[in-house]
Amino acid sequence: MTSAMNLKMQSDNNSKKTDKKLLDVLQGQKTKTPPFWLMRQAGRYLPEYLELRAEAGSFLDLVYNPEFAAEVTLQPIRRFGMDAAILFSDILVIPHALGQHVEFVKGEGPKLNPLSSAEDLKILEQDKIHEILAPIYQTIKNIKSAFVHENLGQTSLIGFAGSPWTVACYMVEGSGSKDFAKTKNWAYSDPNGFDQLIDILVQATASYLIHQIEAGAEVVKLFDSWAGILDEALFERLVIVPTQKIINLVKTEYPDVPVIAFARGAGIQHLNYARHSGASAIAIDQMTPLVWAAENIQPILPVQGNLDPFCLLAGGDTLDRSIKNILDVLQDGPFIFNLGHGIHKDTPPAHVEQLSRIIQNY
Ligand code: 1CP
Repeated sequence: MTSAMNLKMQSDNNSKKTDKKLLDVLQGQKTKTPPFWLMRQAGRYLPEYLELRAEAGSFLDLVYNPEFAAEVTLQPIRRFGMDAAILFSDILVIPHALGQHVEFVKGEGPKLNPLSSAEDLKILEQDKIHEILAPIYQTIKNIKSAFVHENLGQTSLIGFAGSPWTVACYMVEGSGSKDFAKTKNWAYSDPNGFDQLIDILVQATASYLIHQIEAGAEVVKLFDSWAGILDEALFERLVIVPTQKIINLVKTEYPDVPVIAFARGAGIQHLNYARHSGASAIAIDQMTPLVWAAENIQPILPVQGNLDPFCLLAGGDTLDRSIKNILDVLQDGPFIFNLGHGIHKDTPPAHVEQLSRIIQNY
């Protein structure tokens, strides 16, 4: 049976509605108004985040502090009533837990001691990761108990990890980059060596997500932010195949936990990604045309997206129109409203309120 038929049958059977809109949509159901949350919804545009961030010390100190990390995860939910909270952490905790040096330099972003050949992979150790990541599992437990105490029974908790290709980009380059030239060069020139790195990341990431689910994550998301710089063959080898392996491993333990997959910049490669990755829903960026996504992706899987973060930053009538346009095109099928990428740090919180109002009154 095709995935499209599968999805249609699920809608026809009207699989059980929960009190959580996000979980309903991820089962293939349509909801009257879409569930919404925003990528990087906990972050620097919120004064209450900046306050805790300053108190915590470094960015990684905040990530590994289960009380503070739970608190910043909940801040946007209390203010704006999103349907989902996303664990406050970062994709680079996996290289950190594997033993690579990772730090976040103020104003510059992440800095890692770069890996440049298969020989360098010897420094990576799988057996200590859960000891290092334990505070993050505790954060998840703290968030779930806050849901109970703060009457947030309709909010879902999303856990996440970076996808192997995107995490490898930072591990090899040692920082952000325009084109991740060193990483691509390694992937082309020494496929066996590079695939060893990808395999290490597949194992660590699957195991990390499984532990997040054990701790209480109800949905998990894989972020492949740099998927869009790969040609068709590398997209298959470094994005689709590793994603498929991770999702298989997660589904072996937790077959009912949905996985949202985000391959930023994937364009029409989204089709193969939706068909073959094993994901439960596809998150699209703002470069993906809406009608194309409605006609091509939504018949296969629920779609999440895709307001341009700069449109949210700008606000005003353009924001109203853009949100309504997205809803008009995608709300006919299973749909989760989100941005096409992370929220901009200068976004006025009032614009997020405006967004929340428009969606809830649609
Ligand atoms: O100063 C600060 O407070 C640090 C800013 C910051 C924040 C708020 C970083 C550094 N990471 C985060 C949190 C974060 N990162 C979340 C939290 C949950 C949420 O609210 O959404 C998530 C999901 C991420 C994921 C992440 N980190 C991605 C994938 C998604 C994306 O935005 O593309 C990537 C690529 C990173 C790496 C990273 N971490 C931080 C920065 C500045 C970067 C990007 C570096 C670059 O530009 O290449």
